[in-house]
Amino acid sequence: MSEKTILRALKGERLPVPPVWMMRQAGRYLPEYRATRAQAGDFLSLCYNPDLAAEVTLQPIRRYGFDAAILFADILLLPQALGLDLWFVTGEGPRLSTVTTAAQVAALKPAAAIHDTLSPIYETVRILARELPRETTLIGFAGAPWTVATYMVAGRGTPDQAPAHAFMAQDRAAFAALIDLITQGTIDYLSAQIEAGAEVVKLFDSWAGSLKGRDFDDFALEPTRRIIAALKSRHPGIPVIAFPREAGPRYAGFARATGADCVALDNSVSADWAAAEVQKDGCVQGNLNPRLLVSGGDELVAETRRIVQAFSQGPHIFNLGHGITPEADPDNVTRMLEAIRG
Ligand code: 1CP
Repeated sequence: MSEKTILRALKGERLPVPPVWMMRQAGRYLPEYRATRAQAGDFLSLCYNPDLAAEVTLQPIRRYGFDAAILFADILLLPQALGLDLWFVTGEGPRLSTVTTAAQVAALKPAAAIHDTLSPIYETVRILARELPRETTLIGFAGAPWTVATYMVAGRGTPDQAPAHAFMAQDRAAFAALIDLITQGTIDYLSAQIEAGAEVVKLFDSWAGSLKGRDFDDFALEPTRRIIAALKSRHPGIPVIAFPREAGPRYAGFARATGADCVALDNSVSADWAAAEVQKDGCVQGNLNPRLLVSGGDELVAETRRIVQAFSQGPHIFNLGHGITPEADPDNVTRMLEAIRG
């Protein structure tokens, strides 16, 4: 049995057909996901139920035969494990109790305490490591510290991350202490996922685009570098995918600066630019606009082929530029796969 395609691409191999998976591939666009979530009762109960979380992780693999499965969980479980309240408001999104002062940062739980809350997630990983088809790669994940901090400071998703920027401006040392705690917790969380059977881990820095200059260096690049260095020292050879979403020109050099094996690209960067400036340092992942899985048609097929072609001279994992949306048509995913695999 030859090595899994995703692991080969992550080592820098150029493959004739790129391996493929999709961000949010287990999600509300699939009727079988909606049924299992209803069975669980709510989103958080689904995350913390290892049998049902493993089931929804497997659903898109059964339906489409993606080359990777991503653990079903959420980046906001770590703040909960650090002591914040977390709940989801139907139709609106996540809500958390907030951290806006040095004293509140100091009152959070230590990183070592996270396993008390997160151990069901490791059980989900163990089930998946047993049940996935042998050719499918299991990806674990966490939020990158900046993105996680934006939710902890604001208590919810924000369009411009203004509350986190305000905390940073008002007390940079306290904000840096929060980033340090999340960084340590993320190392322990991802390490436990790897011990349970994750073969690759991904860091989602969904809001990296709002950090500029020195702030990008201190709060996107440096925490990512520290997490990757610690994981690779504990688990030699573990591949890491970094997703500094909307980093724009800062995508160039990001893999070299952080030690990431692969950089995931959002759909605001052109595939031709990224092939020249980012792929020269190793594997890239991306970057179809998820909107095309709603609209479909010839544009979906043409754009999918264009991305495959643009990245065909180097290592590439096909993916979306961001998560698939609930309005996407499941048949459009099949059309996308046919355009990739022929
Ligand atoms: O109603 C539902 O069923 C919940 C929708 C949902 C899902 C399917 C949420 C709530 N989280 C998830 C799962 C999830 N989240 C995964 C599972 C694996 C997969 O990809 O299939 C992953 C990797 C995430 C990561 C995540 N959660 C990110 C980073 C990636 C991204 O999309 O930018 C972020 C920012 C979150 C927070 C979050 N969780 C859920 C929502 C709606 C949000 C965004 C909130 C906001 O900013 O307003």
